[in-house]
Amino acid sequence: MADVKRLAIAAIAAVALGVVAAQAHRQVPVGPPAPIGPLPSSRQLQWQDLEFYGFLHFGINTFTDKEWGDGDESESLFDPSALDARQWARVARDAGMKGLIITAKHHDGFCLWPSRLTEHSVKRSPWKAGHGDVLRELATACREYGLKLGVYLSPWDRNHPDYGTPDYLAYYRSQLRELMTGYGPLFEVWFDGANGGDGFYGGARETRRIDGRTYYDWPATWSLVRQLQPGAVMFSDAGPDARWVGNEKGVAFEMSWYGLDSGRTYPGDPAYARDLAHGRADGSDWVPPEVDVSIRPGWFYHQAEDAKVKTVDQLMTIYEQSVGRGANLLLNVPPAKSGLIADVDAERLRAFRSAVDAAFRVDLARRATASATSVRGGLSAYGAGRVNDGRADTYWAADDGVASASVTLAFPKPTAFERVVLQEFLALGQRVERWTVEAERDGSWTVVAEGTTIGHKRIVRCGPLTASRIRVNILSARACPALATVSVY
Ligand code: FUL
Repeated sequence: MADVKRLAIAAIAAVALGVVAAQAHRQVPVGPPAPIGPLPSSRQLQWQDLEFYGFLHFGINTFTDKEWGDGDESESLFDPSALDARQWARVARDAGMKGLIITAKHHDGFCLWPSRLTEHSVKRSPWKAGHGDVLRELATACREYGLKLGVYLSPWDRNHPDYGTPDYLAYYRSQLRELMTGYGPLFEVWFDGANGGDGFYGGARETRRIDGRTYYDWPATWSLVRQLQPGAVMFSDAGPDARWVGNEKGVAFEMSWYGLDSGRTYPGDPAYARDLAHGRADGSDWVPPEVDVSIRPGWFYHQAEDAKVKTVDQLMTIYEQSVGRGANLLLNVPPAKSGLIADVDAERLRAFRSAVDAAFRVDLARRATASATSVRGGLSAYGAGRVNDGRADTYWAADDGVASASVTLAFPKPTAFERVVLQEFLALGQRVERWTVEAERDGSWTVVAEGTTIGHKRIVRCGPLTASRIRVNILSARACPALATVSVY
């Protein structure tokens, strides 16, 4: 009996040892995947999470019914009867926007804040008897409504006598300094690429051309902004932090890499259109695209366009073709002469928000069970379940050297849906080069969507359809895939 007992104990010990050995084997430390460059800064990651914010084109043009003022407009024209920045902020917040960027100065040179550097500003206008400051009111309203604030300061200034000479650059940078230091933290600074041409220029009324590559000495301006507003993302055609998508139609591209060789270009460089659209997988810097588009045909308010405010369907398409293609959406909503956003725009935005909320109300993936063909080190920390845990800071990752892998979501019962949302874990770089989504219906699998890049977010419209399982196949990647999210709506 004693021998049997000893044998039994030995057997149990052997099994236990085996288990320990197996566990030891599994616990060979496997760190997170190595990042693959270019990589985002934390400033850029936070900015990409914002996804959607508003543009306010407001100024002299609002009162002259123009898109581009010449620079000779009298300050007395600026006279909004009921300006209320809190209404702007309320409309923006109710639309789901996370911030507002305002044209502090457009090409006409008129300043919405009482700049100490020029008389061509609100301080010479009848509004609030010259004591008003639109930037101050907006900054206060944004704080109240939990929105971030950004500024647009047109490099081209058709009012200033020095435009085109080095003296103007000193003026431009001093204005930036006023904006960077006077209104609290800014989330974005917007540098327009439209530059040079005819204008008033302090009475000279002539055509002034500048060399976009050299005139502005952008690196010096960018370092000033970085120093004064370290949290702000700088936008221009060429970055340094975010790039123009190359059109004003509200469309980002299906293949959208965040990499860009930004040292090679400058704001307004006409030769750069292709790279702005698609980026470069192996570009030297992380410069994700921002889609700027107006809710109306023009950027400034024109009463004649009241009937041309984009429809909810158009706005939804824009949303899916910008945010849904990994870009940020900057949607312009111009206040009218009264100083209020017109009812028609405000109403349209509310309806758009309801449509977005309805489309993305319940994430059906949360109910599904996830499995994957490869899990990094076999560790649950990188397990398939990380794609549908409702968290953006966890991710499923495949083993090193595995560039094609699949994650499957099994629903508890056949489930009807319209959209699948994919997100990469961006801190590790943009990795996925090609993917498909398959749906299992009545026991057979069919491809319902396919694409190239994923990035911050990819909204895939593949329904309506009903499936018992879906499978996301990463067909190729620059390094083992790392997906933060697979959602189903
Ligand atoms: C362009 C400008 O010329 C337009 O007036 C507008 O401000 C748009 C956002 O950028 O380059």
